Amino acid sequence: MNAPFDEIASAFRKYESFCVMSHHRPDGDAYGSQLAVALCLRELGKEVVVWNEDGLLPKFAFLPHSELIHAPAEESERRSFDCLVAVDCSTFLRLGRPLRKLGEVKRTLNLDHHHTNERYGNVVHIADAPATGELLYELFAATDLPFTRAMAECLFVAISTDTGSFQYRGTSARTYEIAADLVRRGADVARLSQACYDTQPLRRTQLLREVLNDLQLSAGDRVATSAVSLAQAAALGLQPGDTEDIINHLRAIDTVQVAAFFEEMRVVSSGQPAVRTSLRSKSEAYDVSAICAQFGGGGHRLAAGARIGGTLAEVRERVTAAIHAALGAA
Ligand SMILES: [Mn+2]
Repeated sequence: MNAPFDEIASAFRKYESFCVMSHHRPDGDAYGSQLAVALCLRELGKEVVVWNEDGLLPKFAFLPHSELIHAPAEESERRSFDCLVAVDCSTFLRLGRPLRKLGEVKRTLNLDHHHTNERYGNVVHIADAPATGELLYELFAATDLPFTRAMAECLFVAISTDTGSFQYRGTSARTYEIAADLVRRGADVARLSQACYDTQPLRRTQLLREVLNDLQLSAGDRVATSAVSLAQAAALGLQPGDTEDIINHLRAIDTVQVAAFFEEMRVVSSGQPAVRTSLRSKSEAYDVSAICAQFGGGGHRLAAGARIGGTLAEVRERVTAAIHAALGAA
């Protein structure tokens, strides 16, 4: 059961202090949703803190009031809030390291669109929508909550980025209606789209060169994989977020049904090597969230991921085998 919008709106009005969080490795939907909620709460005169494990990635500095986003200082005390608002985050633990700085909260709101959401929290609304930004639009439009131009710009970026610029499956007539209304409310399409899609640092293009050099095709060219090692990442000077969407270049190959991208992760205190794995499918017939679930991950049918223990070569081999099995079974 989803909490009705009235219940969410009254929580926004009732409580005084809020912490707005989303998943680590944030994307446009995570940041855009965080900021839209935070700006709404500020309009209501609330005390609002916006935390993300990765702080503000420079790529998203163009978002209105992006300066609100930060990672809590390592040395700071735990901080209590009336309300935690988690947006676009399927599991509580994906909120990441800022949880260590979170003290008591009276209420946790969980607003998301991942069908794998574990429904943590007291007020839960998991929308069947291509972006959390779409759920927030419906909330702001259906209630008497403030809805400013800056909020419209944040929601436009949230929805645009999570729908691949209004192209992915799941983009509905409603999505376009919402986008039209966001433009009416002042979202600058050209400025926001250029910032999202036509602006990147040189190292991103250099990363793409390496990724394409490593491209491997299998299963009759239906599976494409590529990997980036820590050594490559260091040589290129990669920053968090630089590998985002690189996988789309693998998926774009006409014969490919499933694409996989592997990133070696820094060895943490456990001493175990691990690999961040992203999968993309072109067809509902191949549910990559099910493949990722075999490795303790999750996501959507056409876009999913997992952090998997093992070396880059091992994980690449195991996941590729799992993809081949899924293709064979379909
Ligand atoms: Mn999302």
